[in-house]
Amino acid sequence: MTSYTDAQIEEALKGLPGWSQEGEALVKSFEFADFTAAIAFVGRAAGPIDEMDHHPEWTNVYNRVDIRLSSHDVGGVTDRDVQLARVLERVAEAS
Ligand code: H2B
Repeated sequence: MTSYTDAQIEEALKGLPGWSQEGEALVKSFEFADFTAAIAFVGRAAGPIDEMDHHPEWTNVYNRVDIRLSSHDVGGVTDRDVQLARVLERVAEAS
């Protein structure tokens, strides 16, 4: 799978509120009510992530989960990252 161009990324980001491009990746910082809610989000996202066999880089500090999506095999943003961002949005909305 080939990497998205900057123009393709810009187009995809229109449907992904809060997400932005940072180098070779899509990034977003999710904020939750507290630490437990942040970890619950991570737990709920684990199943869909594994089903997609495409994994985020993420860090947690208290009620925040900072996410970075990039396709390591091609060193850029692909359709898999955009699909994963959409899945994470749905999981976060249900949180
Ligand atoms: N996740 C991400 N973000 N990039 C990859 O290239 C990737 C992955 N590769 N998850 C997958 C797993 C690969 O290692 C397996 C073998 O399909």
